[in-house]
Amino acid sequence: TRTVVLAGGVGGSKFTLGVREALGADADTTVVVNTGDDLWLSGVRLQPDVDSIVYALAGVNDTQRGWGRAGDSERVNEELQAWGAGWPWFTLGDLDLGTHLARTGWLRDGLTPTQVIERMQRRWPLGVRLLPMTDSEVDTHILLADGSRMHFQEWWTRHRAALEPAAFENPGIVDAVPAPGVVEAIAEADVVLLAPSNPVVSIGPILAVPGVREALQTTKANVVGVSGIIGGRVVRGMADVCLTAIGVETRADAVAAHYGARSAGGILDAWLIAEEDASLAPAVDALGIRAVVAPLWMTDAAASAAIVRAALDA
Ligand code: GDP
Ligand code: FO1
Ligand code: CA
Repeated sequence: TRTVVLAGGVGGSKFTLGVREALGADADTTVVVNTGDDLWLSGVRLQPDVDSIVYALAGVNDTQRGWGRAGDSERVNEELQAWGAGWPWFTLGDLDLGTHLARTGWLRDGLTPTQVIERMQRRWPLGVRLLPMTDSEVDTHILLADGSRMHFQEWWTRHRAALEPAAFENPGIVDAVPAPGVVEAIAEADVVLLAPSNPVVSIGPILAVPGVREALQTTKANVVGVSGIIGGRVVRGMADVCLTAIGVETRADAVAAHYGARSAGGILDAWLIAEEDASLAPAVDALGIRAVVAPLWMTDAAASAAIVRAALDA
């Protein structure tokens, strides 16, 4: 089975662990990851969602915090803070900085982000093929009600999404192209899975890369999404603030409506909703999207794998 997964960071990596567990590390699996979270800080390029997936699949991630390396230290970060460099609210771990330095060096040598990520997978075979959504820099900016704007990471980590966003923007994305292999993988897939990642700032940027939405609409594969909303609540993080800002209620059926049925110009054939949301199944079906009720808690790789199997059955 040729499988394509669209994924963000923490939710994306938990789901991808399940995909690898369910299909095996030798399966033909391509993971297209959001790069809308990326940023330049202290002269290095960060790709938080890429690194979340790489670290998780390599088994070196910090599962408590949800970002960075397990057992990392912060010596360099303390020195950066003493210089007043970087952001005082944003921690660059020592081991994590090794990744950022390697990546930035390779980018300066002329490698594309796709090639950099490929090189990362030489050190750590991940059991999936990891591709960025695009090689262009399309970092997310938050437009606030007062007309000011800031980088997504400042809004998310410094303000904890407490400032009301008027809009999410990815400057330059209309001119971006999908990374090599992304459209081809979707076109040739047997199934496309949307991880239960943040619909606005993780899946949203992937769909906004010109050509990706069209590829999803025209592929012969079934496109199956998994709800990140369980019982009307985001399991983790601040996706509810993002959804509210774009006028979508924090409910599994509302997110399904936001993605839309493929038969009606959207991107979904089927949508997995949690047992807690079983009563929403008719509303999802009414959209022209097949609702499948399943346990959606990704407590470990086995639980995530069970979700993946339910998605494949759909
Ligand atoms: P980020 O990039 O690190 O913010 O992570 P993602 O965008 O990939 O995923 C974040 C989303 O994952 C959250 O908004 C949650 O709704 C969802 N999520 C986290 N844990 C679970 C889980 O156990 N089950 C489900 N269904 N969704 C989850
Ligand atoms: N999130 C935080 O809340 N505080 C941090 O200091 C922080 C540092 C950090 C460093 C590297 C990295 O790849 C991710 C990091 N994150 C941090 C997570 C990140 O800001 C967001 O959670 C994601 O981008 C949202 O998907
Ligand atoms: Ca993210």
